[in-house]
Amino acid sequence: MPIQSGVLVISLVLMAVVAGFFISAVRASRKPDTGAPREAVRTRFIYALLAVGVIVTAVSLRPWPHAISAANGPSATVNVTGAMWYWEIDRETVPLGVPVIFNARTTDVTHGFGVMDSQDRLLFQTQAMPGYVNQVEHVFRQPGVYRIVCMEYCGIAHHAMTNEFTVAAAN
Ligand SMILES: [Cu+2]
Repeated sequence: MPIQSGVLVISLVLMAVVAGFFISAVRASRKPDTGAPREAVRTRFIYALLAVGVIVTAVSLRPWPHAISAANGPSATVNVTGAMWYWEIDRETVPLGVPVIFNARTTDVTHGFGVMDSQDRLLFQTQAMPGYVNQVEHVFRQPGVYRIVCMEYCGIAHHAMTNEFTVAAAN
């Protein structure tokens, strides 16, 4: 299942759970309050919910921000530098099927380093910010020509700020 549909299904299920709580809360509010024992159950339930929330958040946020995992195994590094209004790239060919680490820099203003596949779908992006080197890692699964675009409006020729590189099997 593609990750987006997975996320959609999970979101819908969780929304249904939340809706269920609202419905039961509205129903409960119609009954007369029976007093202290209910209160204790409610308090325990809230703390349990809080604990589950903290655990789920901690576990699910572990892989972020994007870990640079290329330290073990073959990888490639590409340096890209944005400037008004072009992208400079230090290699024309990037290997297929291995982690490729892009170091995004800028010499002037903030640019958005975005990479599009041959069908003009955005694969990944990061900002190129003055004074920083932003890293983004990607494993290319399809050989071909990929296009670099600018994702952050940066002036009159922003739209023309493109470049290309080729992904091919490493020899
Ligand atoms: Cu730009």
